[in-house]
Amino acid sequence: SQEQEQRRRLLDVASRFPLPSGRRFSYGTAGFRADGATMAPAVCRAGILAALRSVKLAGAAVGIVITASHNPVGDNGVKIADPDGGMMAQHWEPFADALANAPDPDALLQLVLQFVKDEGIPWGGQHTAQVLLGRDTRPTGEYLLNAALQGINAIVGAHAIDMGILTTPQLHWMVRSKNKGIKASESDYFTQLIDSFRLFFSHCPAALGSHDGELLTSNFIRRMLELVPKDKGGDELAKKLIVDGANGIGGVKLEQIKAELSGVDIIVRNSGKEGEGILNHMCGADFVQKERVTPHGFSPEDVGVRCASLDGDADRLVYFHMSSASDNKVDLVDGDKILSLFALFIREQLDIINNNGSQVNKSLPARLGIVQTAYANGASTQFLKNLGLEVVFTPTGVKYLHKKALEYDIGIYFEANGHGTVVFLEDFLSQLESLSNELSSEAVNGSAQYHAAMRLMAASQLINQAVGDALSGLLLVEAILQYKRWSFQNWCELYSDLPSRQLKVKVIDRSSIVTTDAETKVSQPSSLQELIDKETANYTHGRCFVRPSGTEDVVRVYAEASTQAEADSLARSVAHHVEHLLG
Ligand code: G16
Repeated sequence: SQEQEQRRRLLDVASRFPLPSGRRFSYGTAGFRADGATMAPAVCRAGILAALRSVKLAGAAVGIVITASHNPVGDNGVKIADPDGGMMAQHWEPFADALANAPDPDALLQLVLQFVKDEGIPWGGQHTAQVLLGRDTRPTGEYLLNAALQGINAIVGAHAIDMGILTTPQLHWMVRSKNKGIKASESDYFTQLIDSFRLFFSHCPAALGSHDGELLTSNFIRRMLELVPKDKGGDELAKKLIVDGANGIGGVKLEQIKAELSGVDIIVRNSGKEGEGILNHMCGADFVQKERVTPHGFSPEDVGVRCASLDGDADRLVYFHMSSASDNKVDLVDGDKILSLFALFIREQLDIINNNGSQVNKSLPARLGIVQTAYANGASTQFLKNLGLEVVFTPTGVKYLHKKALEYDIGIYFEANGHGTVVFLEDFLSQLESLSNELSSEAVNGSAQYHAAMRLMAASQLINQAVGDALSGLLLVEAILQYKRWSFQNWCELYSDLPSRQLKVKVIDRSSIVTTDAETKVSQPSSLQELIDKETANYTHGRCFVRPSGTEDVVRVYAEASTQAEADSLARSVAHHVEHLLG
């Protein structure tokens, strides 16, 4: 019978990928991650899991990406995307853990049988499932993709579709699109980026033949601009942009579309081509954000040019500027500042739509929410709050931020590491669309209100609604900078970051640290928080927290203070306590 066939297949696949004794996997911040050569059992089981998830959701497409993102080239991992393109629902994570750690085929079968019963998943009958797969450029990628395929095929009725070598956000976008009945190939993804980028520009003052910035500048934003230092010359409206592709997949994809992006001249370094360098090694968004130095492949000739850096699977984005030819230090624009730019832009468009005193008396009420984590620089949070914006905090991990952002009409979320996006509620988007339609027919030559609505529409199509996406984020940044006629310097000086330091500490068992209050406080071991508080009290503007990483076997320490030396010293002394207590 089909029931027997199902059992047979599960026992069979589990015996093909046995779990080495003593090996434990844990579903962390972004799925399973470890040395790529050891990942096959976990990846195969993630295949089983993804197929079951699709069966549970009546055959909706689910996604699997084989990647270890910003981690070293030898690592690999697996992330699972839900039908809406977001991360897999968190209440399935304990099952993901249990499945990955099932010690033998029988134990695995029993786990699955119990789980399908508890979750009411159709079993052994007529059902379908589809799983889209993608992988990044890691050498273990193909091998692990094969393990995932075998896991998927172990579920009767499941259909796997290999979408090829992709950025993580591309795969998330494809899953979301497929379930919405929208065309979901890579070329559809590119078309959406290119078309919405063009649409945005066609509603900018320059394209409209108006060089009167004031025309589209609301009172609110005029007040804001007074806070922004005047441009220092530099690269105002410069089209040249150098992108560090981390020797990963993002640079490859950018090369494919850059010729069609008029308005910006993109040069890709660390593009992943043979001989250019190693994935994420001395390059990429994580390296630039943590080390604050230029990535490999940049030279003094690049001083003053606007630069951006992607991570290995192109779901993170930061910007930077080389400050001088004499050292390799950079002025960094991290996720917090990208978030601030997006928030300013969106707030400005809403303001133009709602308060510009236009004859066209139409409004668009919107709840705008900002989501950050404890890693957000304190200066960014203060800046956003000063704008009167609602700022909320979640633990680290896009899965938490994204969910929170969906509570608003427009939710903007970013981690300081450059991982984030803007999500628009469907209801809000249909209101925006009908408003744009009304305005386009009523206004003579298009009112300021109409163009603001169209820019917002274009932004909603440009920015990936499924997950943080470095390519779509980069294009939205470029569009907004050009629209605002802002140089890198204008952007960088929106506010000054408080000096900060991040350290990693190796401990015996990182899970012995338990945190609370969006990771800002340690609840266990209980003495640790007291020690952190005591150290922090010694510094002006001191702030410090520790948390176990969900992607590496370390405890992370973050400290902020009014000088770099103080931030360093606070981080060091707290790291010392962590080592002492848990090392
Ligand atoms: C993943 C998550 C991010 C998180 C990062 C670091 O990023 O998607 O949300 O900020 O890990 O997590 P942790 O501090 O727990 O190691 P990526 O780019 O590696 O997928």
